[in-house]
Amino acid sequence: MRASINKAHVSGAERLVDGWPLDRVLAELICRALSSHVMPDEICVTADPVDPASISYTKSLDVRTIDPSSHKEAYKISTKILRSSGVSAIAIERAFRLLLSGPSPDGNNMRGAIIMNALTGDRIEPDMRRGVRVSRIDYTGDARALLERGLKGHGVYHERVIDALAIATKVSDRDETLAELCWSDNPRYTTGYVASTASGYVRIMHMKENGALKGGRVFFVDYKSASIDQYIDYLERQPVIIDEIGHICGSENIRRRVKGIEACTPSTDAQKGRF
Ligand code: WAQ
Ligand code: MG
Repeated sequence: MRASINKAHVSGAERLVDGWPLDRVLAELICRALSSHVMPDEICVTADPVDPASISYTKSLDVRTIDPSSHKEAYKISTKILRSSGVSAIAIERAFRLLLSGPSPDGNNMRGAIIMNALTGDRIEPDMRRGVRVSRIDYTGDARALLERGLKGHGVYHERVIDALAIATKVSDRDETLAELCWSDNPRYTTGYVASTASGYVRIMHMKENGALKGGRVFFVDYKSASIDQYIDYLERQPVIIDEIGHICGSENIRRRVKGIEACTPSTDAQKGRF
């Protein structure tokens, strides 16, 4: 689904479903578009078939939440994680500047993501207005339910986390990806994330100022190893289903311990289905 106003991106979402719940899922996507922070003047829902034999299966990234004291500290923490994933200081600075100012050349939000050379900070996506849209990603029903329970149990549930974790997992599964940076274009949703295979999915609160209308995604790639066409084809077209959920931790500052939920342990201790 994609929704826009005056051709500018407002909201989008992707699902991958097995036949029967299609009517329910289509209705959900339209409701999502209608509950955007502004009323779109165009909603486009597309459904197309996927060959079951082409689906690959994966496990979601581990989830952590950091609650920094300020926007400035959020920037520092993000930089540290991105640097340790192999992204250069210049690329990080450029990525932040683009997402703060509106990443499309006209200063609007994009529908998709920026692909950035992690060394030079150059943009590589063929269409800088549209970006690259990660699609054909979803959870099995069991995995989705387990994730929802885990997030709620740790007091970090939001519908956006479910979608964003799916995208981040698909993106990080590719060798070309060193890391991802994201925050929402929704002015009221200020938690963003940095993700990579090494760091997992790190939710970072106060990533942007409350009320800021700009957001987006940057996929930092190792340009040398990237066949950009194959990379984009994977992101847009390869069907991927998450059938296993990684470890989930509560917020690292305001940990709301819930009865029966264990304290956060390193991801190596993660076991399927245990939070
Ligand atoms: N593929 C690539 N880029 C996308 C996609 C996609 N499927 N969906 C959105 N984008 C880009 C696009 O430029 C949007 O403007 C931008 O990302 C933000 O999209 O764990 O809700 O849907 O609490 O506003 C982060 C969740 C939420 C943090 C991110 O993004 C957390 C979010 P939004
Ligand atoms: Mg969205």
